Parts: sequence; C-alpha cells; structure tokens
Amino acid sequence: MHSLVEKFQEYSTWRFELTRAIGRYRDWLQAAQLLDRDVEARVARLIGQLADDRLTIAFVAEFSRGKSELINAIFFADYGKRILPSSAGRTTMCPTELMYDETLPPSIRLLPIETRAQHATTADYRALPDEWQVFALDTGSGDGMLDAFRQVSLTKRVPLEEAQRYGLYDGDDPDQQMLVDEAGTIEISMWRHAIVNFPHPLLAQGLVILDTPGLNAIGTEPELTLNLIPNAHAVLFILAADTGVTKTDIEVWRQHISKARGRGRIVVLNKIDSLWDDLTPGDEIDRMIERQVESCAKTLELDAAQVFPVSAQKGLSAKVHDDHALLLKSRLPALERALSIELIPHKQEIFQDIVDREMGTLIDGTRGVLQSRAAGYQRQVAELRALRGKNTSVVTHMVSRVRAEKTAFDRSLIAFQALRSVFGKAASELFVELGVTPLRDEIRATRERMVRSWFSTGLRGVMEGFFDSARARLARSQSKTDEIAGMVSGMYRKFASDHGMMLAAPMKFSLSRYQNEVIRVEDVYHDRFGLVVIFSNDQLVLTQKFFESIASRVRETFETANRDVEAWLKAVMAPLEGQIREHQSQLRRRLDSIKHIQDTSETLEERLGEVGTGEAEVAALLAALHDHDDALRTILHARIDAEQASLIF
Ligand SMILES: Nc1nc2c(ncn2[C@@H]2O[C@H](COP(=O)(O)OP(=O)(O)OP(=O)(O)O)[C@@H](O)[C@H]2O)c(=O)[nH]1
Ligand SMILES: [Mg+2]
Repeated sequence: MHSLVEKFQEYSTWRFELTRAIGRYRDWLQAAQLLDRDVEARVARLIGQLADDRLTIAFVAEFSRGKSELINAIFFADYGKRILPSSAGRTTMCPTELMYDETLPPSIRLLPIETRAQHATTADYRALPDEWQVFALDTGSGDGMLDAFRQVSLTKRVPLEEAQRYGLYDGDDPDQQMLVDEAGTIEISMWRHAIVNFPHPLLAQGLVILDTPGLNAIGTEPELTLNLIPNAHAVLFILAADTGVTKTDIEVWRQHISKARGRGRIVVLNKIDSLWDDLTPGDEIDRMIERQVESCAKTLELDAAQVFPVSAQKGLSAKVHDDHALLLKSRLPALERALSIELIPHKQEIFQDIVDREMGTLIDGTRGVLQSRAAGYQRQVAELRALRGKNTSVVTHMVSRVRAEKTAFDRSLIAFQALRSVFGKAASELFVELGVTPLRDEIRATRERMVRSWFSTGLRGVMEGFFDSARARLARSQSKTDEIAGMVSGMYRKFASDHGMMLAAPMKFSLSRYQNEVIRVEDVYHDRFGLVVIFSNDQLVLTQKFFESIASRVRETFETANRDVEAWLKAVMAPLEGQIREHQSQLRRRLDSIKHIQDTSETLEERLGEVGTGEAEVAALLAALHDHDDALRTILHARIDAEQASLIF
C-alpha cells in the first residue's frame, strides 16, 4: 500500500550504505597513510552531497484541480485529516514548500508579499531569515496544525497601485480589470512564499513537496517558472474530470510543463469520482474514465498510459478510514507506484554518475601511487641483485646512476614548479571570466539599462545583451579550462615518459551544463516576453521582476560553476602531485640502500629482505584497494527498482 514510502526508504538506505562504504575507504586510506588533504576534502564534499540530497515533487495546475488534496492523500493521510487547506475556489495563495530541516523547530516560515517591491528574489530571501515571519507548528495537535497551515490561504485587499508595484496587476488584461472593486482595490495573497518545516518521515529523508497556487495567474512568482518547477525531480500536472481540459489548463501546461520534457513529468486526471454514479454499471464508468483519459492524452499529445486517473478526495478518505476497496477504486495506488518508479531510479542514476566519476578518479589516483611504488621496489630489487658479489667500483657506478636519475628528476621538478605558476595564472584568468563579482556588476548595469530603455523596443536588446554576455563568459571560460587541461596533460605525458610514472590522462572540464542552464533560462524568458512588442508600465514592472529571477538564476549557475571549477583545478593536479611525492621517496630509498651497501656489503641480503617486505605490503594494499573498489561498485549499482515504466515524454 505504501509503495512510494517503501521505495523512498530503500533509496535512503542505499544512500546511507554508499556513504558508509565511502567512509570506510577514507578510513582505510588514512590507516595506510595514503590520505592527503585534497583527497580528504573531495571525499568530504561527496559525503556532504549524499547527505543533503533533496528530492522535490512539484504539484502544478490551474486553481481548484485538487493539488493540495492530492498531496494530503499521497503523503498526509496518516494524520487522519486534511493537513493542507483544500476547498472550492482559490485556496493555496502562495507557493508552499514542505520539507524538514532538523536543525530548525517545526514551523511555518512566511515571506511577506511586500518583499515583491524589492529586487531580491525568493531564492535570495532564503539567506535572510529575519525577513520571514515564523509561526510555530504544534505537530502534536491536528487542529493547531490546521490553523497554522491556513496562513497559506490568507489574502488581503490593497490599492491598485500597490498591486502594480508588486507586479501583481496587469492593466492590459481584461480579466484582471474585472477583479478591481469600486474602491479601486484588488485582492492579493498575504504571503509571497511559505516554507513548512514539518517532521514527517519522508520529509526527514530529504523529500521536498512543492504545492503551488493556481498558475495561470499573472503574479506567478518567476522563481517557480524559472527554477522551482523545472528543477523538480518530478512534476505532477493535474487536470480535473469535472472540468475537462480547459483553455487555461493548456496555458499552464504549455508554460510550465511541456517545455520541461524529460523524466518525471506525470499527468493526473483528478476527481474521477465525479463520474461515479449508483445508476451506471461499474464497467461503463470505467469506460467513461478511459475515454476521458484518452481525450486528455490527445489534447496534450501524450500516450494514454501517461495520464493517471484518480480521485484524490476518495483516496484520502479511504486511507483515513482504512477502506481498501475504496482506495483501489480511487486508483491512487497506481499513481503512487508510477511516481516512485519515475522519481527514485532517476535520482539514483544521477548519484551513481557522480559517485562513479568522483570515486573512480580518487581510486585511480591511489592505484597509480601504489603501482608506481611497486615499480620502484622492482627497480630496487634489480639494482640490489645486480650488486651481489660485485666490487665497490660497481657500487659507486650504481650510486652515480641513481644520483643522475635524481638530478634529472629535480630538473623536471623545476619545470613542474614553473608550470604550477603558469597554471595559477591561467586559473586566476579563468576566475575573472567566471567570477561572480563581474557578473554582479553586469546585472546592475542591465537593471539600469532596462529602466532607460523603457517604452522602447530597446528593452529586448538589453535582455538579450545580458544573455549574450553570460554565454560569452562561459564560452571563454571553456577555452581557458581547455587550455589548462592541455597544459596539465603535457606535463603528465612528460613525467610519464621521462620518469616512467603511471598516469592516466587528466579529465577535462566541461562547462556545457552551465551553458545549457543559461540557454534554458533564456528560452523561458523568450517564451514569456518574446512576443511582447510594446511594454506598458505594468509590463515593464513584470519584466523587471522577471529579470531579477533570471539574474539570480544565472548568478547561482555561475556560483556552482565556480565551485565545480575550483574542485576540478585541485583534482586535476592531485594525481601528479601524489606521484611526485612517491617518486621522490623512492629515489631517496634507493640511494640510501645502495649507499649502505657501499659501507658494509653484508647488509645487501638484509636490504633485499626489507624490499621484499615492502613489495608484499604494496601488493596487499593493491589487493585491499581492489576490494574497496569492488565493494563500492556493488553498492553503487544495486538496483532499487527493477520495474521500468515508460512515462517519459
Ligand atoms: N469530487 C472531488 N473533489 C475534489 C477532489 N480533489 C479535490 N477536490 C475538491 O476540489 C476543490 C479544490 O481542491 P484543492 O485541493 O483546494 O485544489 P488546488 O488545486 O489545491 O486549488 P488552489 O489551491 O486553489 O490552487 C476542493 O473543494 C476539493 O475538495 C476529488 O478527487 N474529487
Ligand atoms: Mg491548493
């Protein structure tokens, strides 16, 4: 019955086991004295990523399709009542995120609508806790919780000018004009955004549920369009059987979902109970439902199998009253199953890729060091064997040979130091292109240019200029990282050929992820404003609000790119640095043992014995490394769900 809950539990267990395996590997490295600071930082970053993993499900629809009721039915039936307010007409007035952060007490945090008069986006406000109003959530009392949750439905009437300032009124829209009363006021939401911190077991494991207000409304928070919905791991688009697919449903679909084609997009046909009827035989009702499903699918250009007919209301009631027959009739379990299949394996794949890549390079690095250590021992054995029964002149010759090797290596090290400084210079040039400060300046300049080009078609040019420049920065950063990769690669080849080091070619860094994100944001902008020719005052305000979210999204993309590039710059040098340290200590060891033999030839066999022990140790370490690699891979590729439904459209 709780397939979604169970699958989520399995997924959390998988993440936990993976984290433990990575931790065991780190402990082993430390015990074997193979853990350096870089590797430690990279492992910590990976473990951190696994720990703050969040999985977001967004519920998107025109108002009153039953989004909030469906959330109640899928996630909160155990509370025996409706937790999220759900009623006829507009109920959810602001985007509402349900999550759990155990460092904060259970509460509802609400961002006042007045903040829409400022530049800052809801994403920016997340970092400013004092701007939010906080209401405690008494999870022990169902009624107390209901009271607190009612906040998300609160509205107030404000003068038109105020609504205009918040970008919540468009005078060109006749539907909007109708909402103005005689006193010249309009009803708006009290809050801009709500974050509910709720200790529900699924939320505690990283699930985030996003409930949205009816989305065809003008004041739709750009943050939803640009960021929260497209980045959700699953998006449920809800239609209602009693209304069919209306024009505004199609608008919401086009604007928010059809663009984000990909995985995890599910269409729900809710309120099928409106077709239930005592006088019509059950199989006939089923046929009616199937016909509606087919017609929805046709309108949205989907396969009928991608549309899930349910009754959220009856599903909730069935769960609360433990009525199995009604639950089946509500068809909620089929939707939950589809959701878990879409959501979890996909998220697992993303982590599999990250962990595979990151641990793969770390393990390869360690293997490289150990193999080069083994090769060093072999050379030492060969040298010592060659000295058996030989006179001092041979020994002297051998010493000078190793010395020559050391001199050559020292020369390479000087070249390496020179490269390091070129590398450092290239890296700082890279950060000039990719830096967040220049981008901030650009955002400020664009904001000013926007106001100046008011009423002219120049506004579009200003926005396009912003995107062009962001893309150009990323393109130049790409050439810089390619240049750096080429430089490091040359150095790797040199050390490999001159000193017999076993070095895999360093990985390149691709900025295409960030390029694509900027292009995606640009597409959303074109979609929303591309056709607007003359900007009225209201539309200027809307465009400005939208620009703030665009700017914030692009800035975040750059911030992520900066963090990732920084990690890459460290990682790209680490294997070479590790092997250089290894090679230095080998040369020292070799020189040291030959010199000792020069003093007392009896020690030769003793030395050979020591080297043999060293060789055995390296072999044991390589075997242990192999086991860690195997263990990690077994956990990494464990499948959570063997079923593969095709809901991808
Ligand atoms: N018959 C029937 N009514 C439902 C069902 N699901 C929701 N409703 C009713 O539809 C109305 C709207 O439900 P909500 O959950 O508030 O819808 P919403 O999509 O969250 O609406 P907004 O918050 O206003 O955007 C309420 O009166 C619900 O009781 C259902 O499965 N069957
Ligand atoms: Mg709602």
